[in-house]
Amino acid sequence: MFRIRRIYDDLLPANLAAVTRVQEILRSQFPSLSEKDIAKLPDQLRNPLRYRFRSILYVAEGNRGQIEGFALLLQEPELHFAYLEYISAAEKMTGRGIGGALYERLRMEARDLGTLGLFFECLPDDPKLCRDPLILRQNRARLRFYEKYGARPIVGTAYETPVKPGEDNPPYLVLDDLGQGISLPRETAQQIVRAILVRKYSHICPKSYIDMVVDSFVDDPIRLRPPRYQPKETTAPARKQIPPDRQIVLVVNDRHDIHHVRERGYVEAPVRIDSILRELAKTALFRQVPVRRFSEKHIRAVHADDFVDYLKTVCAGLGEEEAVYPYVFPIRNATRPPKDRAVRAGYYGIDTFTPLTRNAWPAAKRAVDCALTAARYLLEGQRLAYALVRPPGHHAERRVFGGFCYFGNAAVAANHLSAFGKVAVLDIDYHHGNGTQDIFYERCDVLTISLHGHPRFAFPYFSGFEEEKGAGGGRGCNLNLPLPEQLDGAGYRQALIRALRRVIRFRPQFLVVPLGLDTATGDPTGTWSLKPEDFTENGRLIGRLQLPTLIVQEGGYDTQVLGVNARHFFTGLWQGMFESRERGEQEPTRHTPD
Ligand code: Q9C
Ligand code: ZN
Repeated sequence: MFRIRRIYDDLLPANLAAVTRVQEILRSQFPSLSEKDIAKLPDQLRNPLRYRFRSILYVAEGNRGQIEGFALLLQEPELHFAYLEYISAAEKMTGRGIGGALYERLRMEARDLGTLGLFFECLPDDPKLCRDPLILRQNRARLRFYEKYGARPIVGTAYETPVKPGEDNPPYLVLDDLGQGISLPRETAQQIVRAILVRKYSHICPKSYIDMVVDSFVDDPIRLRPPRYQPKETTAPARKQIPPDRQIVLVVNDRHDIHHVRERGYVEAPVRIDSILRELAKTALFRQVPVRRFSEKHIRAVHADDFVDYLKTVCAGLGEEEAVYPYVFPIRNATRPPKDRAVRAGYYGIDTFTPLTRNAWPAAKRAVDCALTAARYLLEGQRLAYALVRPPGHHAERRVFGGFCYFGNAAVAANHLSAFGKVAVLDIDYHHGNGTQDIFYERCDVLTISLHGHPRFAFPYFSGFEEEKGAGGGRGCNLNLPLPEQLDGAGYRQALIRALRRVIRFRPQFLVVPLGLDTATGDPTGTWSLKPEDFTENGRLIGRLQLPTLIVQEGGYDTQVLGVNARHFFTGLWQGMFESRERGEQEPTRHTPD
């Protein structure tokens, strides 16, 4: 089996390997291509604005990541057409449906991009133009294949005039209108043909040839050849279903419910997960995957050993019904940790409501595994992954638990990703992400941003102020946006846009979003009034960054609306990431990491 995956750049190891392999295939299957043209492929992907055409690369990938075929689609953003430059199975990989799967994906892409149609060259199936009977047979098979999609040669033009006089086998220009039933005016067709010829042939043919071919487009609208292989015209509309690489990978903590604090008012309850899952199931956006196990090393990379050891031993030593709550806080003498385990809770805890229990450890460990599993999918080229976890994590500092949190799920994942490129963490929980801030405070390879209720009235009360900007090498890489007690969606959006501008300026390779839905109207821990539509819009704005994005669940406690708001957020996020903007609307300025 193989899967079709879009390659956005050559920055991830998995993508670099794919691009390199595509270059190898180009070299072997298209011997007339110059080394210079092959070498510029990575730059075409990274810096689309440098070229008149935007390059879109798809690969067919086998189980072990081996490339079995690829296609390179060019999008012309001004004339609104797509041009299929290459589609090829790797050596000895033909006849396995790879070409068909790639082609269907390209049609979908071309349609999503709002193009008039997909143009490409195809060798002729007319014996007058192709003398070799063997090649003629191949050409016929190819044109028959494309005809199934309604793609047929444009007729009544001089396009098939050989560039070198007398040459055999000159290609047709084929048009697939993607089932849209568009009839193409002569003038538009002429502009498109000129753009194609200039790109393809300007190095081997004179301007007079291009002018001659362009002028030969006289029919208005242009005409396609009547179907030759199908009994009647069967125009397959571009398939409308979400392909796997555009799905949001969903990793749910399958052991979250062992962590159930029955204390009155403890709103961080198992039902939160059910509320969210029930609503996500109404969309087709998600693909749930199993949780992978990771070693404790990942946790110890961001949390102090003594802190991790303490949680582990205390939790393991408690009975099923027991709980340890911090009750004294030895803040005046941090060098003398109290001996007694229960007393020591106040040495590592920041509040009096987050308990240590027997199951807190295994549940929290599993939540970290979920965040890491989701992060791994980003490293494998997935664009969106969601760790739906509890307990939450963003209040857990390097050596502190509290605020319902034990380990910094998002921080562990962000740290893991940071080995592969810069990471921006954008915390949109109602409460300050003090844990993530603390963990990365002296680092500038991970930017931490938090939008939250001002600490003068909101938990955690002692951090989240504007003047906390990072320290040492991390100075300038922490941004707090404390916000007023009363805030609606529009007010929130203003701050979010500021945060997004900071992210863009940072040019990260990954985005991690600790997602709190406690910003919603009626949340028992918050004071704001965001509505479902606000979550859609916030998601859309974040998606438009078009960065590989890991979302990690944090707060949100009104289980009546929790799921609805999650569904709205992810719908917007998906649209922002994958839906092309209205024509005329500006592409975002793309910054590629150095
Ligand atoms: N019974 C997160 O959203 N509020 N934590 C005080 C006291 C605590 C929020 C409740 C808010 C903690 C992950
Ligand atoms: Zn919160």
